[in-house]
Amino acid sequence: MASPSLNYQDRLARATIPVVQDLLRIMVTKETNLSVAADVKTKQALLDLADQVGPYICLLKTHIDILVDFDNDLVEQLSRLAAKHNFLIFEDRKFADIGNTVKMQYGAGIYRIADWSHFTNCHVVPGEGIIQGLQEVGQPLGRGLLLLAEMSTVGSLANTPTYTAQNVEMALRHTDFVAGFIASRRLTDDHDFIYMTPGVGLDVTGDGLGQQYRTPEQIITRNRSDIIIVGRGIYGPGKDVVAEAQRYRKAGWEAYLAR
Ligand code: BMP
Repeated sequence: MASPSLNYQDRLARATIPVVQDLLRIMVTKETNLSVAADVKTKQALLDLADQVGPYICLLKTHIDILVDFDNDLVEQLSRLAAKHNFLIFEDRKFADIGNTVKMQYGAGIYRIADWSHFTNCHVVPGEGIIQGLQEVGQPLGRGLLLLAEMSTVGSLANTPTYTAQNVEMALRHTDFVAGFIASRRLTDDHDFIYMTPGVGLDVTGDGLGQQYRTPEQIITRNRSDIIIVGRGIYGPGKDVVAEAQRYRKAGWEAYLAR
């Protein structure tokens, strides 16, 4: 692919993984490349947040193990909200074990992530077997995987050229299940992967614990990523959640139109 189209509509027409088609269709229909990182501690807080930001997002990113009161009803209600507002769910599980173990962590346990999460992600530290293990569980259910090819934090060991390049090579060998990457920028034009970038903020540059924030303009226009993932910038202390979700959606979409 010499000079790929970065247009979401063109890519929807070309996408081969059904869940990627679903995601791109939502992005085009709702005109949003915003994902909210819903890092809250209770079931009710998660449902409230999902209902508030639902109209403005394409994807809700969860850390389901943060919840103190997780139950199966939460999954049912969250899935209903996803249908009501037309967004997908991405459980940011960051699997990192051998293929045989991640198969069980993904498909079983209390959370049964594969049952309800359209996307999940993994580190490729253990080698390609982790992708194969997750694929055995996720692909029959129509799920997609993202590889953490980079991280947003200061001193991240993932951000070395060799490690990031290995992610790309592994992804290229599994294009029927690997939907794309968590990364700050588009990494290859050899295949049309989806790129999602956390560490996005309009008002501050860090959080004192290593997080680094860049703007939607930097990430989407300049770095050619596809989706901005925003957490505390939207629901941090004193924030008006709906107003901030609207603001980030607008900033993300304008950054897309500008490229
Ligand atoms: P916030 O916008 O509040 O900093 O949240 C960022 C979210 O993205 C968190 O849920 C975090 O786990 C996730 N994340 C990240 O910040 N950097 C990465 O490199 C990968 C992540 O998944």
